Amino acid sequence: TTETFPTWPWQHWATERPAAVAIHCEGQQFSWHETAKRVDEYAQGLIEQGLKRDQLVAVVSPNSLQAVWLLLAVLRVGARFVGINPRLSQAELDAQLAALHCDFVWYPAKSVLDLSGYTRLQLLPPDASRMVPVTWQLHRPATLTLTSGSTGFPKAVVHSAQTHLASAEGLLAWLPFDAEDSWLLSLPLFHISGMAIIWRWLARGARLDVCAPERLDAALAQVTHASLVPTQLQRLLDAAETTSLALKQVLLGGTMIPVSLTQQARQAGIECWCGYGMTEMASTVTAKPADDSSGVGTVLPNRELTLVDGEVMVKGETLCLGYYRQQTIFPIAEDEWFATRDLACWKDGELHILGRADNMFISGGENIQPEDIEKVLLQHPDVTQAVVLPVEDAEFGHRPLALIRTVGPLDEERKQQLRAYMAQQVTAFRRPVEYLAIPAHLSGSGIKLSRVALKAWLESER
Ligand code: 4YB
Repeated sequence: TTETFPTWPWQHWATERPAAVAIHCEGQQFSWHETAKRVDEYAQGLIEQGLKRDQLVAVVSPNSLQAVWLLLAVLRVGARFVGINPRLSQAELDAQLAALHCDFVWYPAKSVLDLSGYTRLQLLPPDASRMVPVTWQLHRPATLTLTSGSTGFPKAVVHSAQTHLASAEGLLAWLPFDAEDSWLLSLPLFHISGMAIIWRWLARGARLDVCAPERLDAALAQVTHASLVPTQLQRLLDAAETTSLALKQVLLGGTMIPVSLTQQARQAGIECWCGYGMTEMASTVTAKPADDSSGVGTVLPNRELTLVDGEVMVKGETLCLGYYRQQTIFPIAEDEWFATRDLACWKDGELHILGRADNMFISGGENIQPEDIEKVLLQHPDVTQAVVLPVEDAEFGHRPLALIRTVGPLDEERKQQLRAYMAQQVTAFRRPVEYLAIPAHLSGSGIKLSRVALKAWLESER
């Protein structure tokens, strides 16, 4: 499937459909011809600043047009791109950049971070026009994507154009996305869900819409496709007049997707797809059009999936080249199967995710899977986010505590209602012993809540 590109995808589309719009960003438009020309110019500009093939460029920025140009230009040079969350603390950022041994960084002019210890690249046209002396190579390491997992310190997952395109092609074999369509860059480039949007756009030669994160709601009105995490879709449905949206498909993923959410979206005229995926597999692995079941569908083309003792194991053409550590790419597994730590089962022909093995704890001799309890909490109309964590208990060893976000304030009356609701829904040992509001500063990068950070906060509070 991925041998269809004999050259850089933007070059391919510049030849095939030079005048078609490739990028749309807040009133500005670029055709494929202009896009290919700019990428070549910026790439030459980067070479003049000393960037060489196989070097690593960290882009510490929210989504922007510049970040997209940088990604494409870095690839064009044969160098490697790593996106970094600009909302990391200075200490986290320093630790990340040091661990990655980045050769260059780029950040927006208005960045408040101190990156003075690093060599800053500029996005500039070249002094003189020359050919960039690197050819298109599908298997060359192209991007690093950080993924935190459950242990805290992120792993840097290496993908090539080949693994990204295999991921894109497999998803698009099922999810209709044509050259006339536009996919909004609605999730961060530093997360695999944002990076995957780029490769679907390149695979189809469609249109990419780019906007600043704070203007997402307005931008959603002008596109046919978007990728969202459930809380983003919830916000959209609560806030926007959805009847005027041109949205054809919304791809959901990253965390448990409440059935009530996709039903509400359908009533508002938005068709959803449910996906299950991970950074190591270049995003989506299983998918389906949303229906009345909480499953995540079946395995997409170019991937393989099997359950071993209830744990999801994956491999295939979309599997990453490995993890990047000590300036070396370490293969992910001996036998090519990646053990996800996700627990799942097959029911009625589709995969159901039960939760992460690392999250499970024992209470009075009973296994508790926090996600089971979270699922029930999220079915309550007032609960928009829920994370259940174990707290130590003299009698039971551990008991569940719920950190939640609610539509109104979490006062005593609402807690009382929740206790009554949970008493009807789950057995006694699964009922949270306490309900606390998720502190605003721990809402994460907008992708998902960090259990590690929430746990640390909880321990500091108690
Ligand atoms: C899930 C889960 C699910 C992941 N139920 N747990 O393009 C996409 O596929 C996309 C579209 C919209 C939003 C997100 C995406 C993603 O890529 C998500 C990929 C992702 O979250 N990668 S990750 O490395 O950050 O985390 C992977 C883990 O996330 C998995 O191992 C699961 O534990 C969890 N997860 N989808 C329940 N539908």
